[in-house]
Amino acid sequence: MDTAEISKARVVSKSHDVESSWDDEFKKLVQSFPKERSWAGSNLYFYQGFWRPSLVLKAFISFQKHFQAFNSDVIVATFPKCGTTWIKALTFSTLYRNQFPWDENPLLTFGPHQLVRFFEYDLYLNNPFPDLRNVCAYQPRPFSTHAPYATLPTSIKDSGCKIVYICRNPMDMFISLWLFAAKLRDKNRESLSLGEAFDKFYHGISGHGPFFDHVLGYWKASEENPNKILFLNFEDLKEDMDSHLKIWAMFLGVPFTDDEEKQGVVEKIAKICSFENLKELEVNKKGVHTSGVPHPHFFRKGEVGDWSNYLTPFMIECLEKLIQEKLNGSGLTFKLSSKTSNNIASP
Ligand code: PAP
Repeated sequence: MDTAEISKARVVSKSHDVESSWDDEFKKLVQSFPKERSWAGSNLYFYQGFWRPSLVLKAFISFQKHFQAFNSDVIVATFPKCGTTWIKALTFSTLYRNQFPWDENPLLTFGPHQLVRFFEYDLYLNNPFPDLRNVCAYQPRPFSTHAPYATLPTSIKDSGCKIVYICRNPMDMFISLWLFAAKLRDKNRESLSLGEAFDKFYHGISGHGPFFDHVLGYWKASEENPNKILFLNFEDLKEDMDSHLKIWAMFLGVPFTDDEEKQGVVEKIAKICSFENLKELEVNKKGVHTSGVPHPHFFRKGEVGDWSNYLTPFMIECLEKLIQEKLNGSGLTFKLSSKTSNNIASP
């Protein structure tokens, strides 16, 4: 199959143009939503319990209203900066590994975001009724979203489609988002200071936040329905990719065969999707995603524990307390560094 067919993504819009393009009816609806400034300087609107970036508010509503899931669909769900790019690459390479010759993996010519496309940042961004029949050259259809579990379209929740969710410790996620937002901010606007961003994050204000509500929504849903939702952690993947990939492939209904394991297919997938490999690919060094984000912005360090280079002792103390309070009784644990002693578990 011609890989050029895989993605027909175009660069469509920038957040600052979006609100002026809203029709009067939508503007009126949005007037009733609480509003805040996003970290990159555009607006966030509080809708159905979460802060939605203005860029994707309308697209999200179209997606929620109109998307019809197939039982076979695979959906990658994440909170921003928790490993979206990585699990798109891993899901794609695992699902379709027998549908292309190994040295022609489309990841070598297309970015992960072009292969597993966002509902709200891409497919529905400028079209309330996108044609999703040929969204990907391969079957089953892969999609991705930052939408919280509670607000997913009913057809996703009620159908047999599978959801893979990746979570990351909030300290690394916070730093990753802060640095990312600074890159996206208009050049003539001053970047948000670390303290200002921290204050917003602490109060749950960031695109698709509150972070803890997002994570716990998927965590609880995965506990209730483990055959439908696979809940992964960024830090666990860093520590032991191979055993997680095997669980992942099994969950997706494409388990690795003994032969594949002997041939090192699991390790090959891990390697092609590694930060070091993806970051150096020409396709990820240039170009702009449909949402307006330059592809290189999705690759920074990809490490666990980088927060310790940025957060003040006061911020660390506040976040540790917040994590304990939010995870209380949930059974969820965050690994804050690659050393296992530095973990925060729920009591
Ligand atoms: P998104 O949610 O906006 O799509 P997402 O991919 O989750 O972005 O976030 C990018 C983060 O994942 C970056 O983290 P950092 O700022 O702490 O470095 C990026 O470096 C990291 N990342 C991207 N690709 C990989 C990968 N293959 N392995 C590990 N981390 C990765």
